[in-house]
Amino acid sequence: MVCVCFILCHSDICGGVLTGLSGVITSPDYPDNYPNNAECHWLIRAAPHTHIRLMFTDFQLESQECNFDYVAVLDGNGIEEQFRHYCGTTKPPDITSSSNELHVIFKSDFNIGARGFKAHFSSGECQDVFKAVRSNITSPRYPEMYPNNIICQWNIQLPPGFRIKMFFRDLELEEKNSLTEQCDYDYVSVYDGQNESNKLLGKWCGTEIPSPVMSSKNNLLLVLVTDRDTASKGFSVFYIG
Ligand SMILES: [Ca+2]
Ligand SMILES: [Ca+2]
Repeated sequence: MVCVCFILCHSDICGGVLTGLSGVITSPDYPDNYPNNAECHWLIRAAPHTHIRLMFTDFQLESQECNFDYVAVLDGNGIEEQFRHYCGTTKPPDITSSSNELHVIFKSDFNIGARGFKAHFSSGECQDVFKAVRSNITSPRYPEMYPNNIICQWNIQLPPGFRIKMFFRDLELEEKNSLTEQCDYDYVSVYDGQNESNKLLGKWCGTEIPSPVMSSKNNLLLVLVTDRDTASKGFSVFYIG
């Protein structure tokens, strides 16, 4: 790539090909303001026949008119309608790819920056959306050791009127931090709705099987977060609507 610079040249490295089960994407210099004239292309690639979920957790771009700075998300199958531009402070919705590839593009123009964005993705066995009235969910590679450094999300979305009861059949995660007595390393958590802004119903680690949890409505979110070392067998849960 040839870069022509007149006054200041930004050598920010951004973009790339991401193939992990989960990961994070941020604008250059995040959480400081992104540079002008930035252009980043990420290609997220999951295992064949699996999908990718992309969730923005922070989003602050220049203006509500997307012809200045924007984030664009292109589904891997190239369907034109799936190519959306996002800007300003309107956080993009959670996006699930229709194929095993998702392109994310960030562009800024010649002036006026902002904090930028942070998004995380999960793919393959690290994410799913369940619409069946009952099913099992297990951590990636269960009953083998789960990977380090992952954030996985599983959504259960049943028709209105349903509530969801979830039972833990097995739980083996890294133990609590002995200093804080909290699940600071690896944990599984459950939210009463579609995303983490909903009420937290529980957060667990170690090997003590939690009591069943019950949603108040027809959606439940199960999240697994692991840190950089020490893994274990993971979990197996069963839910019924
Ligand atoms: Ca700008
Ligand atoms: Ca760990």
